[in-house]
Amino acid sequence: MRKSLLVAASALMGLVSQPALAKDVQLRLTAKEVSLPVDNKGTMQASWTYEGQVPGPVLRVTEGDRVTIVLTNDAANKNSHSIDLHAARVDVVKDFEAIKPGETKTFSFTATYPGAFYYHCGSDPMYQHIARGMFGVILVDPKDAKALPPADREYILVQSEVYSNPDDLHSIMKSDWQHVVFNGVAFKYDPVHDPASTKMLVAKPGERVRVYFVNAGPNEYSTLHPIAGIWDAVYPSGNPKNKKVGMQSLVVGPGDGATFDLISPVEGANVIVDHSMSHAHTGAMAVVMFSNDADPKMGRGNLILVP
Ligand SMILES: [Cu+2]
Repeated sequence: MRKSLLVAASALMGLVSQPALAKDVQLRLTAKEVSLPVDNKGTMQASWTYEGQVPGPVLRVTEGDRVTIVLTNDAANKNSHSIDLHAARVDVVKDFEAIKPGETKTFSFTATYPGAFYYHCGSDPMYQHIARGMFGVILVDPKDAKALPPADREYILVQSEVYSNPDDLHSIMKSDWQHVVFNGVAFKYDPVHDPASTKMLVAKPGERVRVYFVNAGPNEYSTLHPIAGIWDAVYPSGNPKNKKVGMQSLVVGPGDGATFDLISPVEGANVIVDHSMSHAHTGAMAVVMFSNDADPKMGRGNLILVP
């Protein structure tokens, strides 16, 4: 399904000598109101989503691409929805406006800056649409393929808060959340702290693991740290020019994103956490298991976002 979102028509606009030719890329997304689990026990919540999943599909383009977004608000939905992409420079009124159920809207932008960017619904009240799960990541890969050292594996982590009743707008405004989570589910990749979890992120020792991280919020800051590891490199907003090295953590505020590279010299586990303890111990922990027999499919292709 994710592949079908990337209906890419190439237009040979660039010069042959450029490292990557700019393309015209059309990305289609449908807003869907569905019920999804928020923990490993299967506690369900009415969720507002892109394509029925939290986070939404990973959108991926290359710096310089001309990107056309086609957003449909499913006719079965009850609410207006929209899309605001932090990778775009456009008109907030015309392009990020909300559309009613059954409507479709189209707008275009040029992806001028490389990075790991947040996208989310901006329909009123925006904090409720975010709290219900309407967010995702758009990666803009640098046009110079050598701008970053090549990654052996890539993973997407999106942090957000889960509210027990997102219809209670006051509870969201007070930040009275129940869980802080990665990729929509408390302890989704952490069988150590939640025996009901069945998943982990994996890699081999010595591999460069690149984590594209976005903090969807809507309210809480994140201090992203790999327990028993050190970030080899950190790139605020995911821009290769923003390189920091040997970092124990980076604070990523709500609505922000960064790219983190992790290399383990040994077999064993690291745990990526929001080091704010109330966030970690309500769900914002993800195990990265380094082993020499790590599944070669993980962290590659569609499995950069582990479902
Ligand atoms: Cu929405």
